[in-house]
Amino acid sequence: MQLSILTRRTWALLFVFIVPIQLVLSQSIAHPPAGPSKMDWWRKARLGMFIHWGVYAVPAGEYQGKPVDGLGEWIMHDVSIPRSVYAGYAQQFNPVKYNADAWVTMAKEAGMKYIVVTTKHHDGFALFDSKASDWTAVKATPYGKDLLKPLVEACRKQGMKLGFYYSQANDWYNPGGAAARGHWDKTQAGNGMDEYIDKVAIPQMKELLTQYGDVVELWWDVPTDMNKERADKLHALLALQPGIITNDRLGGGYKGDITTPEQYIPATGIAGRDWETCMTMNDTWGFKTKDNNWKSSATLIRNLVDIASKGGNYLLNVGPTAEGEFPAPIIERLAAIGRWTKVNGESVYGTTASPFKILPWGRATKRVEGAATSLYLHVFNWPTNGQLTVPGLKAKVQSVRLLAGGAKLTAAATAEGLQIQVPLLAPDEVASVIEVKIQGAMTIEPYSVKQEADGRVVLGAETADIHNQPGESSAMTEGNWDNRNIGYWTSAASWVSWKVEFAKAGTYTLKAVAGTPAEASAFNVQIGNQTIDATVRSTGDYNQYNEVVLGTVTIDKPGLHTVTLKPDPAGWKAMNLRQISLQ
Ligand code: FHN
Repeated sequence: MQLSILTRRTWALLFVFIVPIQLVLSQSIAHPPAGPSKMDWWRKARLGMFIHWGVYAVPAGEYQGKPVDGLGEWIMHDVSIPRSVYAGYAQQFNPVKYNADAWVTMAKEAGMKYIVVTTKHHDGFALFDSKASDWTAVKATPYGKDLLKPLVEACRKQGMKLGFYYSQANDWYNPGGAAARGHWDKTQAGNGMDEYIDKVAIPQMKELLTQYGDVVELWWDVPTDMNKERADKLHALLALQPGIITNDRLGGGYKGDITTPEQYIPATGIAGRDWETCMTMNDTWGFKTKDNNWKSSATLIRNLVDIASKGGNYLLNVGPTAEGEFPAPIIERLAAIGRWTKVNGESVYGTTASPFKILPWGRATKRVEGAATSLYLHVFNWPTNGQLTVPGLKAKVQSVRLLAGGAKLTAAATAEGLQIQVPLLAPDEVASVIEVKIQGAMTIEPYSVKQEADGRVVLGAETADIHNQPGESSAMTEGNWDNRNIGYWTSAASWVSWKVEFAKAGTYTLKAVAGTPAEASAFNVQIGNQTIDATVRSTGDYNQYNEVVLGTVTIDKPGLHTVTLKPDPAGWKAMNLRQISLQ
């Protein structure tokens, strides 16, 4: 559970947008609804660019000479900057180095198939020319020109699809707009939200949907004070762009076409919904000079693969500077993603979710064409012994090849699954892709954890079967691809289990790696008819882990055993579990 690392605001948003979504998660990978639709191009796209750009790039995370915590684009709200003072930043917003063509080229070279740009964020500043407000790039900045138009033109020229983010409710500048924690400057109130909707949001939406050509996606955001009546009026405007795709953040009960997990990848995808994880490359959406907490290119590429393997899209953010440039770390990361997608793109674009519940070395996607299936195996942890086992896969294999270089590989059916002979060195340190072409049906047998050569049995979050009560939102896997844990485990009725193939009988020491801010959390581990009652004492935080010895168990004979871990209702407190192990 990541409560401690989330800001209060993010956590509140998480409740609005994300927690209800998680109610529908199941353990197997979720698939979107089938059938031809306006979603076709979007489902194939897999990777898009989010652009957060506006006046907030001027303060860039600093106010009155002091750094301000939190998201760059929230600075006006977070330190209650009066409108008149914030307007001064617009006077310094002069993006003379803005080159929309170069931005689109960078997105294209990275392998991104669409762009979503903040036409107006919560500070109310419009990048576009608007008759409904003077708070725009044209009228409030020395630059004096529409900043959206060049991007629209560059996208059209380069064949890039373009969607618009529009903050429909939060507007801290135009009178009457909402503010998540209420207004801090009496000039914000205007004549209330209804007038704001009628005089600013609706006319601006009309401008956006009629004056800039095709708009592929409408990205609403944060529906503060958005009731049904207000949302109805905004929703009706979508008819101006037939085929437009909308997200789930309008409010007023509208679900939109896509669900938008923010800053995280759902453990198993989202059942019955198209979804798009939006994510920052560092910790902010809008540019902040001092935010250097960049995710590595490897993490971003593996995130893309992870998302594709669960049937979703990755909308990866860039926050340009006030001069109109992408910061260098962003350019480097886009280039690295591009190097990977150039070689391996076919393993994500137009593919569908993995048929495997668990792959201990990475992820998979698939493409079905008639009776033929291409399975794309994304190997994060390349085997050191020249053998890659695809656990439980039984199929008629036609060919196996590496996408990098195209070398053909040999493969054989074994009791464990398909065994592929691979080179000793990984073709790609981040994610090497192997295409397995299959003719006809394939079956995948349930996964069991194997005992390691040194006798250890490691039962991690990734290989666990998670059992929640029907309709209950509780235990789930979370974290990055290489650092997963079971979290959000708030219900004592939720439990986890693993199927384990023991090679050796014997007595094993049982250990857990867990964390909890509670004084203690009690649970038991069962193997056969043995039950170990155990307690994990406070580690101070969910994400602070200790290794704890729980006791010993005896495995009387080799073979398949089930290990279960169940909360003790009398002493259970929410706990994060990284792994249990037997040695
Ligand atoms: O408050 C915004 C935030 O600034 C950013 O725009 C993100 C992107 O999804 N949306 C909101 C938080 O959910």
